Amino acid sequence: MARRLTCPYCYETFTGREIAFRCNSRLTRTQKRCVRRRDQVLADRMGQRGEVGPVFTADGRASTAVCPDCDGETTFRICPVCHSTLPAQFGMVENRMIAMVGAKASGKTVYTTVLLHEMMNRVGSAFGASLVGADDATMQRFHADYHEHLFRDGQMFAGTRTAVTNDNRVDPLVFRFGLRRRSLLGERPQHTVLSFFDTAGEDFNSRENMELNTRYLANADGIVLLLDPLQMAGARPLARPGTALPGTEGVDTPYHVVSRVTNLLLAREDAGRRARFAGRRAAPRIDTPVAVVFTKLDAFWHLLDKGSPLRAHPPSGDRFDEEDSLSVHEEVRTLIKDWDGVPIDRLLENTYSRYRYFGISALGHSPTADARVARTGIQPYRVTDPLLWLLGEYGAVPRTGRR
Ligand SMILES: Nc1nc2c(ncn2[C@@H]2O[C@H](COP(=O)(O)OP(=O)(O)OP(=O)(O)O)[C@@H](O)[C@H]2O)c(=O)[nH]1
Ligand SMILES: [Mg+2]
Ligand SMILES: [Zn+2]
Ligand SMILES: [Zn+2]
Repeated sequence: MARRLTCPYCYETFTGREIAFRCNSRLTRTQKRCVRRRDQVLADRMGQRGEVGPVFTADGRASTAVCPDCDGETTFRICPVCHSTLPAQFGMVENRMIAMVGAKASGKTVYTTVLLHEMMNRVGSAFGASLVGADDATMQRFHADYHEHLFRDGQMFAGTRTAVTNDNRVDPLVFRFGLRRRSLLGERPQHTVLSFFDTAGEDFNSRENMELNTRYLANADGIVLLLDPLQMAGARPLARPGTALPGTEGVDTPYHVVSRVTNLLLAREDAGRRARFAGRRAAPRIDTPVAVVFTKLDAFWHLLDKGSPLRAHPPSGDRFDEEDSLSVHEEVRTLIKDWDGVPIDRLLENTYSRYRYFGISALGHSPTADARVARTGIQPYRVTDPLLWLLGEYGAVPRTGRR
């Protein structure tokens, strides 16, 4: 069976051969030109209503095809399901879908923004890595709606729009992650397409809303599960005085969020397993790697021992430090016992074959009472650990230390 590829924009799957093409609508040598029109599929599925060249099918494993109407050659390869233009070399380079999930106000949008900022700047340069938007829409949206809003204007975000009011879709941000890898043949760049989707918290609060996200979650290669200790009954009273506590009305506890995500993934695994081994039943395990990230750690630093790995920045260098990451993992496990997190730990341990705990602070400080970045500025803390761990799991960044 041909390997199935996943579209980084709609998360539907298809084979390389099924990739379609879009005519570039230029005047050709035979003096023909295809007319640009609205593409109804692109409008319905992606909300893009501009005029574009017509779609045609050809063997999508090739990087170019000739339009049957105008004889022009095109390099625009598109997703056969949503008609989005696929990133350069799609199907030839690794493609990793990363889902960012968590309850309302757990910090997903702030985290996504700071994480990508750090990958593009400080950490990116330490790793010799680059991260660039794979398409114009991603570049514009990331710049205007995320980056400038937080880093230039110093403002917190309004709640992310639920998929229900967005024609039942989420709009992922798609990036190309490049890393120079040394090999026997010298240095060569290695590219990975990364697709991030930042969900609205309420889409995880009810079963119906969550179903919208099923395809995105089930087809993700990695899940970043954000849990806010300030939403845990055992941790709220421990937060540093003055920390803005999120409301709890109508917001799921972190344990409920973990359970919902788990049930959804298990339903998928179970269906696949039944198809593969009819009759035999084994306790299902989820093998999607899950980074379980506790956010807003700045509210808890005052409680940690001086020697805690959660008080230090990760060691610098051009590799993901496995040993440091494992000591953070154990430290978080100890911490969440005090936060009533034992059921979370048990659930993860029993159902996931690959999960790791992380503790981060995207801002480094509680924001001000009027929802602005504190006067000290944004001081990110351990934000790239979860992504680097996932990339390490895929073999896309080198690691160091014991495994
Ligand atoms: N103390 C502290 N507070 C944070 C941090 N990051 C986010 N917050 C607070 O959490 C609030 C919610 O953050 P968002 O990133 O908008 O949350 P979200 O998960 O995207 O929320 P929805 O889009 O509604 O699901 C922010 O407005 C801040 O008040 C952090 O690193 N430290
Ligand atoms: Mg949000
Ligand atoms: Zn044409
Ligand atoms: Zn698609």
